[in-house]
Amino acid sequence: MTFTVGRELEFLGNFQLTDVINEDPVAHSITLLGTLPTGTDSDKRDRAIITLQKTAFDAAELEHLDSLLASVKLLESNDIYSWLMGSLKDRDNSDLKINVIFPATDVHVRKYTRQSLILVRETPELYERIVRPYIDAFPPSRIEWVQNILDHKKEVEKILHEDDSHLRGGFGYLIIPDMKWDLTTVSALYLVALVHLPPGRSLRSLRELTQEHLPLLRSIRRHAARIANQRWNVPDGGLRLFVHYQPSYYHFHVHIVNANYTGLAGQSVGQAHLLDDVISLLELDGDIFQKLTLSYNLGSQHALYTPMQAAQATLTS
Ligand code: G7M
Repeated sequence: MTFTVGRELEFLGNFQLTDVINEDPVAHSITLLGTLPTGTDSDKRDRAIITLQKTAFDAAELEHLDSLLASVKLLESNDIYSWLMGSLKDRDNSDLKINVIFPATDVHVRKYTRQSLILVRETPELYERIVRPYIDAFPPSRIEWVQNILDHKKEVEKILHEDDSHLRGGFGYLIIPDMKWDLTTVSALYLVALVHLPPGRSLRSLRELTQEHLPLLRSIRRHAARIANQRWNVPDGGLRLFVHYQPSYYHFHVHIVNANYTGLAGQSVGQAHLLDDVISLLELDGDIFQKLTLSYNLGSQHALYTPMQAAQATLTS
């Protein structure tokens, strides 16, 4: 069983909560672990992860506060300061962004569960010995969603720009909205560029980038800025483009986010590398990412946590 248009609420209504696995009061989000029915007429259920996030305000709806607010109650007033609680009227723009992963694997549950972090250093040697075998062992099914997009089987109508250099032996890409974005709140604009691979080639992460990929990276930078400007009026310099290391999915992609959308966990030092810096480093030395020691944080639930933590003792300085 899955979502049918028009009957989404009915399906979500079947959710049975097992645990709250993460909460972020600053981002106004909560992640729930539970189950949903697998079929229509059986009692079988599978694990589901549901993330609820309150959407940001759209400045346009704030012009007339009385049309936004259903009720308001004064809590306290002191000199020129007052604080109140209010509730929103039914709005065209929905109040919640809901992300569902169903059926959720163990890897998903681990990824979305709050966990403590450590910082590790990955030398090229540790990459070869620990990280590369870990990436090699990833089942292709983990990036099926990427392949579906690249093959135009899913999210086709959302494609904002497509470069078909892969058909001529280069690296192409396409840009689409990230599933985290609600497609309306420009202040939280979030797009993703997914790489189209030429036949017989792969590009799994930052570690594999060389000067060969400079045209690809520069093109993503140029067209992301053009699209964001033409579609959403984002001014020059209004975007933050970055690459995760470690990413969750080992098919190279670039995150494209409104520069004012700060505070996201995935943008922190220890995970995000600015695309501008990546390009500049490659311009200085085309093999730099095969030689660098890369530092990053790992959650205690991450499969690399134990081997990488143990290997830190072998580093000489
Ligand atoms: O952490 P990592 O760098 O691997 O980030 C992957 C990005 O892809 C995240 O920002 C996800 O929100 C986004 N993403 C993941 N999935 C499964 C989908 C999807 O099916 N569609 C779209 N549009 N974005 C996705």
